[in-house]
Order: sequence, then C-alpha cells, then structure tokens
Amino acid sequence: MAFNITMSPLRRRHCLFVIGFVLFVPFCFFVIFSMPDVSSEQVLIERIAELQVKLQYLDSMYRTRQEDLRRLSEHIDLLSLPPNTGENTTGLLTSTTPEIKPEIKQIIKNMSGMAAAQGLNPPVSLRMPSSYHFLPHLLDDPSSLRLAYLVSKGRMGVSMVLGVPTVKREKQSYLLDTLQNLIDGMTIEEANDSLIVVFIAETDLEYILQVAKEIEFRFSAYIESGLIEVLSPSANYYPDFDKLRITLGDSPERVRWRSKQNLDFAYLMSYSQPKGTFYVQLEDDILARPQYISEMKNFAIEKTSKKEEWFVLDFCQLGFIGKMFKSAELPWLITFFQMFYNDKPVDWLLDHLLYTKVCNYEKNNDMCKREKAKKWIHYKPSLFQHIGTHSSLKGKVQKLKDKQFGKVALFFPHTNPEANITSSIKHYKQYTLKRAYLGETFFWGLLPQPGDQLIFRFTAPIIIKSFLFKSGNAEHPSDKFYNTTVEVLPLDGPASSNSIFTSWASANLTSDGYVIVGKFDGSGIARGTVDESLGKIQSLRLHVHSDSENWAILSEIHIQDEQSSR
Ligand SMILES: *[C@@H]1O[C@H](CO)[C@@H](O)[C@H](O)[C@H]1NC(C)=O
Ligand SMILES: *[C@@H]1O[C@H](CO)[C@@H](O)[C@H](O)[C@H]1NC(C)=O
Ligand SMILES: *[C@@H]1O[C@H](CO)[C@@H](O)[C@H](O)[C@H]1NC(C)=O
Ligand SMILES: *[C@@H]1O[C@H](CO)[C@@H](O)[C@H](O)[C@H]1NC(C)=O
Ligand SMILES: *[C@@H]1O[C@H](CO)[C@@H](O)[C@H](O)[C@H]1NC(C)=O
Ligand SMILES: CC(=O)N[C@H]1CO[C@H](CO)[C@@H](O)[C@@H]1O
Repeated sequence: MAFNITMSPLRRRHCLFVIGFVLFVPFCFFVIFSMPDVSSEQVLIERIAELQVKLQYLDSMYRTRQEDLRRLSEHIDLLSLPPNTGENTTGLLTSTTPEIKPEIKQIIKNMSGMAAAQGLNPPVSLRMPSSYHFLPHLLDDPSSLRLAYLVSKGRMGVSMVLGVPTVKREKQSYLLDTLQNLIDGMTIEEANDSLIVVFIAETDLEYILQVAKEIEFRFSAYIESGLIEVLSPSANYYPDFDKLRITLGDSPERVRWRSKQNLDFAYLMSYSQPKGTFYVQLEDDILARPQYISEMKNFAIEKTSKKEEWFVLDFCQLGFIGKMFKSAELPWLITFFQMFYNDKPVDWLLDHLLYTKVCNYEKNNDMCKREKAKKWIHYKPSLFQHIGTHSSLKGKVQKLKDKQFGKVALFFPHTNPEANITSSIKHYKQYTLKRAYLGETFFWGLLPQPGDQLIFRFTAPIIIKSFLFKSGNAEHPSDKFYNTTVEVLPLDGPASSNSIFTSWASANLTSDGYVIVGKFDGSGIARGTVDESLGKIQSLRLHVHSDSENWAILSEIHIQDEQSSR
C-alpha cells in the first residue's frame, strides 16, 4: 500500500499524460475521419478547444487527489524516519529524499566534524499557510467545513455548473422563478450536461428545510434527475460577524453583508469546483435569455480555440452576475476571497485579482485596462438581467438593470373568441384587460382583493375546449394571481335537466351558478379543459379569494373554442 502512495511525482505526471493521450488521440481520429469536409476544420478546432478545457479541469481534479496523497505520504515518511542523531546524514535517505551526487558527498566528507556538514536533508518540512490562516475560526470546530444540508444525486463531470446563492429576504423571494427560468432556457441535452447548485446561505434549519421543500415541490423531476442540488453550510463556517473590522468606512451592517457574501461565494465555488468544466456565478433574482447555455458554451470554446487566455467571460454587466470561469481556475478566486473577505466587496476583489495578475504598476492606466480586457471578456448582448427590486441588504432597493440585456417578451398574444370584458381590479397605465385579451399587451392590475372578478362574457356562447391563463411575466415574476379560481357559467344552468352535468358539477358550483373548472397553481398558471357535459358557456371569470401583496399580471390569455381548435 505504502508503495502505491509514494509513487514518484514523475510517474504520477506520466500517468496523467497517458490518460490524456488515451482519451485525446482516438477522439482526434474519430473527428478527423468522421468529417471529411475541409470546412469542418473550424469544428475540429473548436472540439479540440473544448477538450483542452475539459482536460484542464480533469488535471485540476487529479491534482487535488495528488495533494491528498502527498499529505498522506509525508505523514508516513515522517513516521518511518529514524530520529535524527546527526551522526549519519545518508541514513536519512528515504524514498522521497533526493539522491546525493558523488561530488557533493566528497565535499561533505571533507567537512567532517563540522556542524555545517550535517545540514543536508533535515527531517523538516515547510508549512505553507492554508485557508485556516485566513479563517482561523474554522479550527474552533471540527465540523466547520461539514455541510449542514445537502440534497444531491452526485452529478459530476458536466460542462456547465451554475452557482445560485440565495439568502433570506425581507420581501419577495424570486428563487423559484429564477430556477424555472434557468431550466426553461435549457434544451434536454443541455439539462443533462449541466448542474444547478442552489446554495442556501443561511443557518436557520427551519428556513433551509422550507426552501428545500418548495424547490422539491416545484422541481421534483430535476431534483430526481440530479440537475438541481441544494446545500447549506454549517453555522461554524461563518466567523463572528460582530467582530469584523470596519473597513472602507462602511456601516457595520454593510461590512457584515459584503463579508458574508465573500465567504458565501468561496463556499459555493469550493463545492462546485469538482463538478464540471465551467462555472458560472449567478444570483437568485435573475432572468436568463433563452439559449443562454449554448451561447455561453460556444463563446467559451470560440475564445479558447483562438488561444485567447481568458480568465472571466462576462455575460452580464452587473456586479458578479453571469461571470464564467474555468473550474480549474476557481482556486485563485476562492483563496483571494478568503484572504480579503473582510476588506472589499466581492466584485471589487475580482477586479483586483485581475489587476494583480496583468497590470504593470509602472505603465499607465490605459495599458492596464487593455491587458485586463484581454482576460476579462465581455459578451454582448447580456444574457442575464436582474428582476428583483429588493436587494437582500435591508433597505437597499436594487434598481440596477443591465442595459445590454435588451427586451424580452413580456406577453404572448393569442386570438380569443369575441367577448365583453370587465374587471373589478383597477389596471395600471395602458395595461388593460381588454387589450391583453386582444393580444396587444399584458394586463397589469393593482393589488387584487378577495371577491375581485375578471369576467369574459362571450358575444355568442361557445363550447370551450381549453383555457390557459399565465400570470406574472419575465420582469415581474411575482405579480401573479394567487388563490384564484377559473369559473364558467353554462348557458343551460344547473337547473337544466342534464343529469350528467348535475352530478359532476354540483360539487364545484358557486352560489351564483358558476362552475369551478380550474385554479392558478404555484407557478402562476391556470390551464385546463371544460367538460363537454357543461355545454355552451356564456361567460368565464377569474375569481380572486385572497388579498395579495403584489400587483397581478396576465401575460398570456388563451381561450380555445371549437372553431379555433379545428
Ligand atoms: C551511514 O549509513 C549507511 C547506510 O545505513 C552505512 O552504509 C554507512 O556505513 C554509515 N556511515 C557511518 C559513518 O556510520
Ligand atoms: C578539503 O579541505 C581542505 C581544507 O579546507 C582543502 O584544502 C581541500 O582542497 C579540500 N579538498 C576537496 C577535495 O575539496
Ligand atoms: C445524458 O448524459 C448521460 C451521461 O453523460 C448520457 O449517457 C445520456 O445519453 C445523456 N442523455 C441525453 C438525453 O442526452
Ligand atoms: C359589456 O357588459 C357590460 C355589463 O354587462 C355592459 O354594460 C356593456 O354595455 C357591455 N358592452 C358591450 C360592448 O357589449
Ligand atoms: C383561499 O381563499 C379562501 C377564502 O378566503 C381561504 O379559505 C383559503 O385558505 C385560501 N387558500 C390559500 C391557499 O390561501
Ligand atoms: C375544479 C374542481 O374543483 N373540480 C372538482 C369538481 O368536482 C369533482 C367531484 O367532487 C372533483 O373531483 C373535482 O376536483
């Protein structure tokens, strides 16, 4: 066993090359012979670039293992060493001490009797500082780096890892909408080759379980497939935030908030690092463009294939959102954040790291900017946008929007049966229910109250095949209808002799003759069919049962009658 562990570093390196070679060469042959077209050269170059980054990631994984081995073999060497008597220096030669050349031996011989002759290969190893030096509180408890919570299927080796940190917010949480949006923007293949790591940066277990429960309710299929993981740190991971140094002249609350953010990012990145080739830092209140995954991946591969030595690919102009790194290079950031977590906000640290890497102190600022721009490459248009208006720092209203993001569809028009429309919810500006029904815009109503009704009276009664109401939109995902039912008024009321109707619908009948046929679900959508036995429908209404802290948007209205579905 000891032999395996103390395999020479050279042999380990060879081992890696052999693995790389075995993977790489057949791949190249495969690519070359399966694509005889000359124009596919570009494709080949890009596939190779992709593989290069992947190899870099594998190498970093391998080095982590190597580090473990090294620590272990050092330990074993020290245990098996004879005590240093100072009498026989060559006696200290072990498997890891270097061979002494004859000339050197000669010199030592000639120095016999001198203390200076005994200085070679002492049984002393240098101790390099580790994270514990910067975060000494981690040593106070052996469980400080143990996860407090984890739901994971252990997915590894994907292309894209998306890190989504989330914290408790006073007002609205957008986490579920953000996750929905991230998943909606992926193809099946991309979802299979990605991982979304939700980091609940809280220590209140009740809250953590609540959030994890909500995620599973809404995304059970993706928890099951391993696409979504949820984790939380041990309370001992955090230092005593009351003992932080006040830096940059900020308020204690702000220092605390930004220091914790640094530690949160370091944690999330450390967890995510071994999971995949690329890592993208996100937030819990964002909106992503459709196809963002393939756009990010293609951009990364294009830059790599052109031999551009990027460190950050930036897909959003705001803060730390949408920054992509090679997982293999994350240790740079993690260590930097640990060193300066109490000193600067996280986005400044990223900038400082780049500055330290590439800027020449003696050259002018323009030069520095140019050098940084080579390593920190911006992508346009932006792929991510902020949706939250309430930042998690109490009282700080987040109004920053990325101007490069451009417009997204805020409503989806349909042709609906002709109807007379009334709403007891007051509309905002030009966003009337009538225009929304006609597909000209979305409906935006102020604070729904119990009893509020949105009524569509059909000019001619119709057989309804299906209905779809989607509330909330991309920019205002929480402006949904909550606790709201969809109800229809049949032309032949319950008084009619239709026995099928009576038996089925009586349980769903309202006091004023409407039949409940559906309701808005947690994601703000009401869709369904209307049983044929109800016959022709005079009118359909949305009926609100609870008051809401949010305004309400209808971004999609689609009522299909027999004609339109033909
Ligand atoms: C030192 O140790 C080596 C190997 O154990 C032995 O061959 C040699 O004779 C020793 N030399 C002295 C001066 O004790
Ligand atoms: C050994 O040391 C003596 C005295 O310091 C010196 O004169 C001599 O050149 C040395 N011999 C070798 C082989 O280094
Ligand atoms: C998903 O990934 C696995 C392993 O990487 C692969 O075997 C499988 O074919 C993929 N499925 C799809 C639908 O891409
Ligand atoms: C729509 O219905 C309301 C209430 O029944 C009625 O006052 C109004 O005249 C109708 N409008 C049209 C254009 O039919
Ligand atoms: C919906 O509203 C009804 C009537 O006010 C109330 O009894 C019920 O608890 C509400 N349901 C939810 C999920 O809020
Ligand atoms: C939409 C709705 O409430 N449907 C109910 C109508 O009544 C039947 C029978 O009681 C229920 O099974 C449905 O859930």
